[in-house]
Amino acid sequence: MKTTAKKILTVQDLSCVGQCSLTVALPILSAFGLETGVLPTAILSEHTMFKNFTFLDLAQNMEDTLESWKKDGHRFAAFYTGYLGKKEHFGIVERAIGELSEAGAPVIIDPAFGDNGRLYPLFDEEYVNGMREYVSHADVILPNITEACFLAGMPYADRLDRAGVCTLLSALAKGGKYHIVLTGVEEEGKIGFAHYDPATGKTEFYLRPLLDGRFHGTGDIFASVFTGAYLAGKDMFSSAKAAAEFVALAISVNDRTHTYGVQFEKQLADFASDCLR
Ligand code: PXL
Repeated sequence: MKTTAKKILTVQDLSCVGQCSLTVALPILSAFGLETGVLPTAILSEHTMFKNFTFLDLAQNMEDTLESWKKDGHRFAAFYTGYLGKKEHFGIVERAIGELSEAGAPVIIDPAFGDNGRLYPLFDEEYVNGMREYVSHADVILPNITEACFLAGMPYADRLDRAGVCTLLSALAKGGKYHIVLTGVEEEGKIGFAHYDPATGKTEFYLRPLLDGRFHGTGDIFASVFTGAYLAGKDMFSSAKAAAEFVALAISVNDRTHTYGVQFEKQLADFASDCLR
């Protein structure tokens, strides 16, 4: 297997049950041959769709870790951030990116704060405002439609036609110079993404047949595969296409009794090595 031999940093929570965030990102990034440093933002008993989740904030540990890494001279060739958890985390991660970056290291941000028109528990307007400022320096953001609407300050629309998607992307594009990979775009039995390129101002769609079932953590699988494929040298659109295909593959082989995430492990090794070939 060709490896990318890059050391990257991912910043997100550790949900100890529920197959999302770090428990998804780490195996996927490893399968893509990446050495992945981790800056955990919080430890949760399970993700926040479970009723009784606990949340241990790691902001102080993030600060201490950043100081240690600066002293020990660690640097990263890319940054991929997902669910953070508290508005206090934005500034710490911004400093980590500013102080630990190799030249030209891309910043990939999955805003990971809502779905189906609603914010996840724990989040409020202030968090969204913090996220809007935080993503403004990204190279690429990977919002779903809910997150894109909140970030763009537009009302949530359940179903958007292509013109509606383009309007949403134009509004969101005003917030920075980032590429946008908008996930969860649906059209007549199909689902996929829209990629907005800030250099051309153009949007390209990729839609594939919609599969039955809604699963938690698919956004994290998407963002992790996107990151792996992009750092392996694919362009943004091809990386997002690989991510969409892998999410569909993982859903298609998922055991139907497994509902709190998707069993992405079954196909991961073969898929990643095909991508790296
Ligand atoms: O998959 C996104 C995610 C990550 N981390 C936590 C979550 C969620 C979505 O609900 O609750 C803790």
